[in-house]
Amino acid sequence: MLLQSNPVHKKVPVLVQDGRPIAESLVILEYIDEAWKGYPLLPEDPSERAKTRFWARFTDEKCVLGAWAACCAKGHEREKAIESAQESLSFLEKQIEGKKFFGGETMGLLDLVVGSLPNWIEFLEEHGGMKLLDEEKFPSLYEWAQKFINIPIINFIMQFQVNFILSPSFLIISFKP
Ligand SMILES: N[C@@H](CCC(=O)N[C@@H](CS)C(=O)NCC(=O)O)C(=O)O
Repeated sequence: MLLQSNPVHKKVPVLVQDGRPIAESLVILEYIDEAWKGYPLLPEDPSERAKTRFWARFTDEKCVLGAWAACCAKGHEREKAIESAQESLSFLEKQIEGKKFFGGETMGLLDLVVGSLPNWIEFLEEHGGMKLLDEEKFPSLYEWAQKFINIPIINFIMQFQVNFILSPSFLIISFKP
């Protein structure tokens, strides 16, 4: 089923609607924004939309992968990788400073993208024996994360415990009710 739905990347997530698969999380979020009109995820203003897309891609490419790189790095590369991951997080810290959500007064697309970070980083911190999302270094990001996970729908989803199992060459992620 996955190979049929996403033969190019062979990865989840894939959203299948009316038998039509849509792959890549950022593409899926934009599709949801366009297909369901009740709750806009992107701002109305084109330049704000572009800015949101920029930071969403940045989060995926620099923060998600940067935290992974910091967890895996060894020797003298390790300190550099941690510094680089924290530099990326500091850009997000600036984006959320003084704001309730990345989307402004309500949760938007960027909140959903950045929302994948706290669990992911916590797991990598445990396995990598390092601290990335430091409350003192990133007070606004930390405060936002508390607010985000307490949104009822997000809190409901978080009840499905995410299990990450790390072996020398595989990362297995499973969802347990
Ligand atoms: N750029 C993709 C990344 C998706 C991704 O990395 N999926 C992982 C799980 S979170 C996966 O399916 N990995 C399986 C594999 O690499 O074989 C997206 O944002 O959708």
